[in-house]
Amino acid sequence: MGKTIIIGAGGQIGTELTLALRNQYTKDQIIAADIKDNAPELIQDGPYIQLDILNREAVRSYIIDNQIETVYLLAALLSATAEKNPDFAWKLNMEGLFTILDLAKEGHVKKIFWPSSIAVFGPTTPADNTPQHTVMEPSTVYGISKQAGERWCEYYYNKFGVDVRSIRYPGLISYKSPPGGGTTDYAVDIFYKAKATGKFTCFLSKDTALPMMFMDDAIRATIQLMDAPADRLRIRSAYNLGGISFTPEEIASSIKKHLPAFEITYEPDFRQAIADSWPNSIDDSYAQQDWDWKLGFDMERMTREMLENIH
Ligand code: NAD
Ligand code: AKB
Repeated sequence: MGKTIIIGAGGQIGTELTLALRNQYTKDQIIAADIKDNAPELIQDGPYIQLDILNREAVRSYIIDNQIETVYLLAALLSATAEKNPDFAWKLNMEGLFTILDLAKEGHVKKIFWPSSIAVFGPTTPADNTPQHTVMEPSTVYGISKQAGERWCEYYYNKFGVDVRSIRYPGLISYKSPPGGGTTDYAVDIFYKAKATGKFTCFLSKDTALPMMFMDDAIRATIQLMDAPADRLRIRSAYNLGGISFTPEEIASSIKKHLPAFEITYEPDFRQAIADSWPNSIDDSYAQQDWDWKLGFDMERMTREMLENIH
């Protein structure tokens, strides 16, 4: 395997993806890149470069000069942050993607991973067991950018043969690196507050069901999709990935089994409208059929893992 770069390696997914890829290949092959001055501590044992994905020429030179074959492009503004700065969110989420797609079109890059999200769906989408192909009318700037990104990925695959692969991640839950400004962040924060204070005020209402997934499963899915033979992949926009579906009340009950004194209260804010526009649960049968996807962590196993590892 040639060299791989992870752009946005300093974030919630990037940190754990860098760790996992460095375990699978040799450390020197996996280059972490981010706009931050320094790599997070967890990934300081391998190559790191400070890179702004919006600096098209710098990104092009680095990738061409270093003969990078695979790019994981993770840099983006997430749903809640994007609503506060829609112009910049659109710029960041789209321009970086075109820079990488064009490098692949010109033959410099062989394979791309670019993540999409359940945010591509909107209020008119069937909310339960949302199918792969369905109505998609996202109502957030983040969702619009992800849906447009998916369309461009499929276009570059069909027109220019670019090997780009993508997953519509649900909300991701992890303890190694904090989340970066999404609507599903409450499902991480709740564990930290439960351990620290025994109390949590949730910014979503108690019965808001959303699809979520433990990070280990998301990383495994990502690597599995990237390793899958190209001729098995029917989807070149982005694959649905289901995970576990739960409400704040349900995750609080799961935590209470371990910490009986834990208390949750609810103060919904602007993120409630975003969550209300997203599906409750996702059908990921295409991922199961095309690259043998199987979920590993249910709610009980994820709760135990989070509570044991947060100190
Ligand atoms: P994050 O916010 O934790 O990390 C993003 C990283 O990108 C940060 O380290 C940030 O410093 C970096 N970055 C920002 N601007 C940059 C720039 N101009 N140049 C280079 N780096 C820059 O986000 P995440 O949760 O790790 O998400 C990664 C990707 O996965 C995003 O595209 C996101 O939309 C997608 N996604 C995430 C989730 C989730 O629950 N975490 C769910 C669905 C999709
Ligand atoms: C967010 O809440 O913005 C992300 C996502 C589901 O894309 N976690």
